[in-house]
Amino acid sequence: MSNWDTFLSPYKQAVEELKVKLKGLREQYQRSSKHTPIEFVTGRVKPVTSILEKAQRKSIPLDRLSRDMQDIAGVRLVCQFVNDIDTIVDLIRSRTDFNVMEERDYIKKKKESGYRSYHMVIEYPVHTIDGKKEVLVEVQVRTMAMNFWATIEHSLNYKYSGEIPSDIKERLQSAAEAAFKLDEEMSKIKGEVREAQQILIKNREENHSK
Ligand code: 0O2
Repeated sequence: MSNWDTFLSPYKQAVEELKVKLKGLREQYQRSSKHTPIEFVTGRVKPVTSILEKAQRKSIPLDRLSRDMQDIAGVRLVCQFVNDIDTIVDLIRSRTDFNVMEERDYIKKKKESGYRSYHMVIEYPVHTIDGKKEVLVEVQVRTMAMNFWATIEHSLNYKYSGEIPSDIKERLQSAAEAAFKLDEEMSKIKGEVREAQQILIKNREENHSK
């Protein structure tokens, strides 16, 4: 690749635009005092070293990166409850400013590592000075518990260069189940949690108006 900055520029733009749009949705929910299915939004463009490592691992020729590597651009939506994931997925499917190309449900079918998340690959149009360019963006939707697990596992993978010792792997698998149980338990007491959140919001509003 002769110029990575030029190649990655539309991906950077796509991530920035999507973060603004998705954070905007969160704000709309908050303003309406409804429960927001989006707790926070993050985004990143894959570093060049990670692109090269993945291209080599998956035998992707560099001239096919834009079609065959779907997560060069990534945005992540993190929510409180498992059923918020369905709400977010429906919201994304209903958008007319991009197309959903693929969906991978790693919640119904978790990965061998224990990883859970809902992945969607979208085709997002970026308007550049040379015209419209469609880029693929991977959207990951997960709960805070799934995110906690994935963040820790990701850093261990980095520490052990992808070769996590088998005892730690097993402990991570059982930690993933514990995180999932926590999600199930929180869903069960959701009514109580939401009521508490409404009281907090109301108190905050009253204090502000004083
Ligand atoms: P980063 O730092 O987030 O960019 P593969 O990349 O081989 O796992 P595939 O089919 O290319 O698989 O894409 P998939 O399954 O959608 O996964 C891509 C991304 O999902 C990963 O990107 C991670 O962000 C996340 N992911 C998938 N599996 C796991 C897992 O077992 N543990 C954790 N912590 N995250 C996972 P990158 O490039 O690995 O990392």
